[in-house]
Amino acid sequence: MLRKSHFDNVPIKPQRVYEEMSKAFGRDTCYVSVIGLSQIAGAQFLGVYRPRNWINAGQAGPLGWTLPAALGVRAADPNRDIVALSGDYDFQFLIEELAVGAQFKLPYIHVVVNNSYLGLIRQAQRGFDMDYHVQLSFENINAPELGVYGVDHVSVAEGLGCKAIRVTDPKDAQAAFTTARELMAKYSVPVVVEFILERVTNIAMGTEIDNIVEFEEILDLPLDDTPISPDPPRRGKLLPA
Ligand SMILES: Cc1ncc(C[n+]2csc(CCOP(=O)(O)OP(=O)(O)O)c2C)c(N)n1
Ligand SMILES: [Mg+2]
Repeated sequence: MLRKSHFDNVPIKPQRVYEEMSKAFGRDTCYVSVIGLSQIAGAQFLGVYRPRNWINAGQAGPLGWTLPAALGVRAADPNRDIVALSGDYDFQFLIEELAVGAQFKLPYIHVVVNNSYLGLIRQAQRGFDMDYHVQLSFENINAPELGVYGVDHVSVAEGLGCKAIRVTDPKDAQAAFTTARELMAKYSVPVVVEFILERVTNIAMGTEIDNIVEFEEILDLPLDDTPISPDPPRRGKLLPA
């Protein structure tokens, strides 16, 4: 079954980010990610076409792993297209490692999907009224343009010697990836592309492959509304509401 990804919402729905990533990055791209709604949704939506092109810490899920892992992949292979995918909290865990990327000239693209939440924990704990345990939101007095999204990742990344771009509207995604590639080629450092997401999105998951809870529409629509044209093409079934 195919999930809808072509949302125009601002703040951005994460499904749209993965659609834009699939559009921008080729079939040889190597993705690096660890854990969170970001990694779970990324695994569902991104096209991975070759062995060792989905570098993940599996069930261990140690937050913070994505950034040094991506640097490691780059150190091991100077030529591969590398795209890391982090939630805001995974990214903050070892954000200082960006300086290692600047120090040793280890360029890659780091997509940060910022919902200002421990999103996976929020989703797992919904129903227990414990929002304050899992949210990271605050008004940053130095970056009022961020609203309630708290940490100014662009400033921190630049402070650590890297380049960074913030995307707030999905129609700017492709231009941001193009600029990110140019910056990477010019400066040979990690380039962060941050997407400001809607704060609350529940991602499809379940205990068994035949027992998945869906929170958004399942598509039975023409293929041009799908994240990536499946190969061979197939259609999804429309579930009753
Ligand atoms: C070191 C460590 N501490 C805690 C956890 C538990 N944990 C798993 S996902 C998650 C929240 C991740 O938030 P974020 O990176 O922003 O991703 P999101 O789910 O919001 O996409 C937490 C706290 C963990 N996996 N590793
Ligand atoms: Mg988050």
